[in-house]
Order: sequence, then C-alpha cells, then structure tokens
Amino acid sequence: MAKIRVCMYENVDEVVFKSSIYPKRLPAILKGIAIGHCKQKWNKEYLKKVIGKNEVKVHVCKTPQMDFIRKNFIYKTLTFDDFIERASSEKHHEYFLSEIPDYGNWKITTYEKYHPPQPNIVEAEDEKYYLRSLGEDPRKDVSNFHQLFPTLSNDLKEPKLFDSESFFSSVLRIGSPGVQLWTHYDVMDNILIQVNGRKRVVLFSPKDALNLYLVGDKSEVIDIDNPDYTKYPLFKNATWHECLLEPGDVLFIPALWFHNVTSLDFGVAVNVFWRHLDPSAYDHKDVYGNKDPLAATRAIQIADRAIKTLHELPDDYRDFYARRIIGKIQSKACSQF
Ligand SMILES: O=C(O)CCC(=O)C(=O)O
Repeated sequence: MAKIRVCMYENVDEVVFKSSIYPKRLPAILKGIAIGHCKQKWNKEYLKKVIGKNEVKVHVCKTPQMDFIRKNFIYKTLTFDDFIERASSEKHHEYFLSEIPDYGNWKITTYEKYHPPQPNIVEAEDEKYYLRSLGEDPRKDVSNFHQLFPTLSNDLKEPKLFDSESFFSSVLRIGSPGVQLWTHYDVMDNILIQVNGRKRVVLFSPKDALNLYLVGDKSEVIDIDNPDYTKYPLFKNATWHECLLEPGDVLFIPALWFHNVTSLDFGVAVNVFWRHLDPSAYDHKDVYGNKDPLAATRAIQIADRAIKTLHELPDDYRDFYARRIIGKIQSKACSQF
C-alpha cells in the first residue's frame, strides 16, 4: 500500500491559495494562518463557561472507531458543559452504554426462554463522545457556527480563502481522544481548522473509489489500520495521503476526497464548506454538504434501472451485457482507469 505525505504550505494568503494550491485539487496543510484567539482561549473551562447549559446532540460510542454504516453509536442530547466534561475525560463514572451480549445465532428453546444466558455486562466507562454541530432545524438548516455559537464567534477568524458568496456551512467539531470518524467524502470543498488537539487524517483520492468498498458516501472499511483483506482485498491498492494536524493548522480537503479522521487528543475544530460548482448543480435539500450533485444522483438512478433491466436476461447474457456497459462507462466517462 502506497503512502504519501500531504503537502504543507507556510503563511498562505488568498492569492497564493487560489493561484497555486487550490487548482491542484489535492489536500494541503496550511500552516501559520491567523485564526484568531480561539487557539489560546478554547480550553475546556472556557468552553464550559461560555456555552454552559445550551443543549447539543452528540454521538456516543462504545468504541473509538465510529461506524455509520453499522451504526455502532447512539445520539444523546446533553448540555454543552456536560458534553465538554465527558469528551475531555478518558474514564466516566456515569455512562450511557454498556456491553450488549452477542448471542449470535442463539435459538430460543422453551427452557432457554425461562433461563436466558446471563449477559456479561461490561460497563462502558470509556465510551467516546463526538459533536458535529447541526443547524437550528437539523432537517432543513445547515450548521452556521457563528449563528449557533455567538459567544465563541469573535474568537475564530475564518481564513479568507474562497469567495464569500460560495459559503455553504461552518461546523463545530469536538471529540474525545481516540475517536475515529469513518472514511467518507463530501461533495463540497472544505477547510478543516484544527483549533486545538492533534488529529491524524488519512485521505484517499476520488480515483480510489473502487478500492474503498463504498456504501453511498462512506467506506465499509472501518479499521483502516488493520483491514480485513479477505473481505476487502482491493483496499491494498488504495494510496494513503496522510498527515498530522496540529493546533492552528488548516487542512484543505477538496470535494470528493475521502477522509478518515482520528483525534489524538481532546480537540476542537471548525470546518467550513463552500460550493465550487454552480449552485444549481447541488441538491438544495442537502444540509450536510454530502448529498451527491443532482446529475450524479440521476446517473446513479439510471444505473440502478439498467441493473434491474439486465436481470430480465438469462445469467450468461446478463453477465455479457453488464461487461459491455462497464466497458462503455470506462471508455466514455472515466478520464483514467
Ligand atoms: O475533524 C473531524 O472530526 C472530521 C472532519 C470532517 O469530516 C470534515 O471536515 O469533513
């Protein structure tokens, strides 16, 4: 498996970013950008004090590796100060999750119905917490950090790297040490401003899409460091673009680049999405920046119909015409295979 270090740039301004970094469509770490006083101010006590009892909806997970496909986490609404206390501590006295016994294919006989196996309850004193801020009405509104958290707003100076009319959303992200967010892509360009705490970010090019076993915008390969190669043999072919984000760093994540993010410490970040396609190309119901552009959704629906139609044929004909269609897509719609 090939590994590449993400390029780093020092003291970049809007002109340099737009002329020589952005057009490459590669991830980039921007160091030394002025992001305001948040880096000095946003410690645990300050965050608890300024946001206090406002409620936030957070992910709570038994294991550090969060898996959106198999949903190994629950959502809980907590007061912000409680969330910060929990996310910044390794062990918890009060927790939401406990080990659920895995009975596998256990079949209930009449005897067992009245004598069920005793669950071996291991309480989750190290459960993990993760906040991704949501809009006022999460089904309709995008997250706008400055509107949602006015008492923090002045502390953060967003780097001016794109035209303000392209702004889509800004998202506050806070997580426990160790939390690993599943590999996924977003359809908009993005800067991840790491205010404090360190993160390891592994990115994969859009050209690696077929090596990542996608379910929608997410990869099925959750444990990227110890993948099950019998299940995911093509993952070996994916090229890792890896970097360590330190407090104050800004990571440019171009649209469609997959990213897998591990918090090495309790950390606070804000990411800003902006549109780089014409606004009419996007799904106007998208509040997360991850709904496929309208034309892509239509093409996927047509492909689903084509697959269904192929199933009207006997197996050997279905296989033959499926290969012809793949060939056509490869030669006419992929720039390089
Ligand atoms: O930093 C994180 O926790 C996740 C970042 C992310 O997924 C994003 O910026 O799109």
